[in-house]
Amino acid sequence: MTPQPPASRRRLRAPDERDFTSPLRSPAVTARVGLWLGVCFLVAFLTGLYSHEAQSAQPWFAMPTGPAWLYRVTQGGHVAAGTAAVPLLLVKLWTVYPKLFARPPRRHPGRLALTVLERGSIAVLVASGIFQLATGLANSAQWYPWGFAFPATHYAVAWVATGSILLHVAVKTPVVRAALARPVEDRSQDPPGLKPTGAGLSRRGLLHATWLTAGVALIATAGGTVPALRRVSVFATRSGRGPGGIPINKSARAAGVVEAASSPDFALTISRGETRRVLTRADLEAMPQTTATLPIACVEGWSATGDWTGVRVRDLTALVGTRGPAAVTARSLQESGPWTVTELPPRFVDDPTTLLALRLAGEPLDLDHGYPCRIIAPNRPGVLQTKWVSELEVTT
Ligand SMILES: Nc1nc2c(c(=O)[nH]1)N[C@H]1C(S)=C(S)[C@@H](COP(=O)(O)O)O[C@H]1N2
Ligand SMILES: [Mo]
Repeated sequence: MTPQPPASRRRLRAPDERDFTSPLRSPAVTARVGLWLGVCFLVAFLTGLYSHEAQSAQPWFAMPTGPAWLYRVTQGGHVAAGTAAVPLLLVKLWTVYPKLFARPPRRHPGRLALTVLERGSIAVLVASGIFQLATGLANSAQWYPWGFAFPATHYAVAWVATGSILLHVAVKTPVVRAALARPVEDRSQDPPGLKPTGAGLSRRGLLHATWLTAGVALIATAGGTVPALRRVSVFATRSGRGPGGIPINKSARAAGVVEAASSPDFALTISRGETRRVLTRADLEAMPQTTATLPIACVEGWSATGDWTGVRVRDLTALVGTRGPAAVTARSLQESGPWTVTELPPRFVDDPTTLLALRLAGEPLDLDHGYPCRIIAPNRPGVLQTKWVSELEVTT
């Protein structure tokens, strides 16, 4: 044992950057992990923007109705990229956190100001990055241990995170370039004081372990969307179970609609200005039926395909004298909650696979899937596939 000085003489001091001597901390590792972390954040940002626009009543580009699986892929990709980013971010932070203990250049006001600015921007970068991954993961598990509105906050902080990443990339490009150009195990540029490379984990080993962990995180989530991965996807909270092979997001009981939705007095109202038609479920069943194979693709990342049968929404709007494409507002029996109303733009109403569905997989809809009738349309976020529909209003 090394003899220790008596406690009274041991000077307490803050750690210094040079106290951290692992040779695994190197720009060679940080740059490689950072590159993939950047790719994950870019994918999450772009797919997130798409999702935000797809949910908006006035998207800034014309939302396409096809391919029907597009939203399923972008949103599955969004959640998968965010999940894979978790181990990458942890490793990256581990490789750089000793820099927190670098002594600021107190005697040079100019350099000190720059250091404060740089650390401030990194604080924003790290905080917003962790915030996005933590809130996104919690949302995909439908866990809301906070008081703010998730979609608006996650969207706003996405811009902060992306801005600070761009700034960071701009500042670090020369270092990253140099680091990527040298072999991972090259130690010629190491600062003095790092331990020699020993029998432990090598830099290459750390990188391989990191890729493996990110890959496992990805596969453990992707089963929410990729059927072949279901059995190994322990993180996929909803996959493939439920009536008609489709998971249930919010049950009729949780939505408070059991009584109204199972009542024999249920009737659907279709309106256009003063014109109004009221149809029972039997009336709807007597109309021409269409079957469409379409996915429910939830913003939480899971998705599942069903064979939906019901009446084309454009046939229903024709009943109140609508000619040509028109926008429709669909309202649910559910009285409160964020997803009780949806706007169907004219392009979606006109699509022959946009249905007011009465059946799933040949069976009458389960009460939890939206009985007596629900909206199902191609390439729409799950949140807009309104269940327990009681009103269709033609708005143009
Ligand atoms: N009225 C109503 N419709 C709703 C919801 C809701 O909470 N209320 N949830 C939506 C969400 S978030 C999704 S992903 C789908 C899920 O449909 P499912 O439960 O039939 O799978 O329904 C959508 N329709
Ligand atoms: Mo959803």
